Amino acid sequence: MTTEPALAAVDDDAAPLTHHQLRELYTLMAAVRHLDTSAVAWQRQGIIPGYAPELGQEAAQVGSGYAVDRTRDFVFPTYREMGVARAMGVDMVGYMSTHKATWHGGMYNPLESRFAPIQAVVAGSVLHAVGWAHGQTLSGAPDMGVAMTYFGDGASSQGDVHEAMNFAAVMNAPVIFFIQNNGWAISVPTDRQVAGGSVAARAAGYGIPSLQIDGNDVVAVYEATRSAFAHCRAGNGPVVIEAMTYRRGPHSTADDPGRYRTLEEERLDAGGDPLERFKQRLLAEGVADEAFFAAAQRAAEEEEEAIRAGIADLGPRPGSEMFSLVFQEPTPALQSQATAWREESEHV
Ligand SMILES: Cc1ncc(C[n+]2csc(CCOP(=O)(O)OP(=O)(O)O)c2C)c(N)n1
Ligand SMILES: [Mg+2]
Repeated sequence: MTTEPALAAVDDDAAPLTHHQLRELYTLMAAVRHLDTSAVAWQRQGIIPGYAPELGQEAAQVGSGYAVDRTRDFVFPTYREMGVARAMGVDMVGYMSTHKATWHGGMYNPLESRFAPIQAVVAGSVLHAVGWAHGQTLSGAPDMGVAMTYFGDGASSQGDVHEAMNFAAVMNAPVIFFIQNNGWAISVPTDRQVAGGSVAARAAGYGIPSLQIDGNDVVAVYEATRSAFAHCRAGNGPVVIEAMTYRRGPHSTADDPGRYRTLEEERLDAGGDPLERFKQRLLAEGVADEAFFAAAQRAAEEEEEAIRAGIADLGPRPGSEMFSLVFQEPTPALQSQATAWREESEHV
């Protein structure tokens, strides 16, 4: 017989979110919603070649990103975590430059922002996070940082995730496995690839405590993530959080969801919109009024205009830079490719 591992109760005295913080969460979600839907339009206008929207996942992303301590933690995202980046204060022109394919993994500074380069290899970020977290343990630093890795329901079927969870549990690594279960891995629904009922259920097999939460409730997401950070920071090892949400739009700007789900299914399965739901709660609790929501929308629009102008202004980087920063010490194969490229493009 096994018992479910429990999250250590180290966060009991954490204060509830203040009204100011609740309004800040809404402002962030509104900014993310507007930037996200605008980025799809940018792609249609030829400003960026491609984008992976996160429509409907704003609560999961902003709520979790808001719990990060940017002085010591480190986040390892996939290709869909624009909302986490925004909540963590990453420079958004730098972040969006990734989708313009301007330079290696975007032009923001990962070390300063504590947000690793965008990862398109499904489950790749999970391995990096566990490695970084184990490094924290080995460093013996008194103010240990915690890694948080994002991945999807689809990624959870990759062998890498299982190896990462096993290693993290054996090594007691301070890492949060944050799954956004958005119901889909491109055209494959969760029930056709996640065995065992849920991703969170798998954690028990590794002795890792898990939380399956309403990923469309920003406060629930924040509180769960904050508890997970406290658990890891106190030396109790990894935590799995599965935030249940829904991908309301296409997988990417290259995808047509009409090929595998109807609009009617989409509408019914998506449930309530996390942004509207949070707005109604703030109104009902007297935390914010209509003037506040209008101002948040105006701020989001101004922010998007500035980011769009910044992206449009980004010129190309020198082609030779594609060979730099690939390895600490370039391999002979890379050096010969760089030489061949220079001869062909610069006729030297
Ligand atoms: C190793 C690897 N295999 C396959 C792909 C192609 N691919 C890109 S996204 C994706 C689905 C991922 O689904 P999920 O993990 O649920 O994340 P979501 O896109 O829903 O956020 C696949 C199969 C890839 N990028 N990397
Ligand atoms: Mg998914």
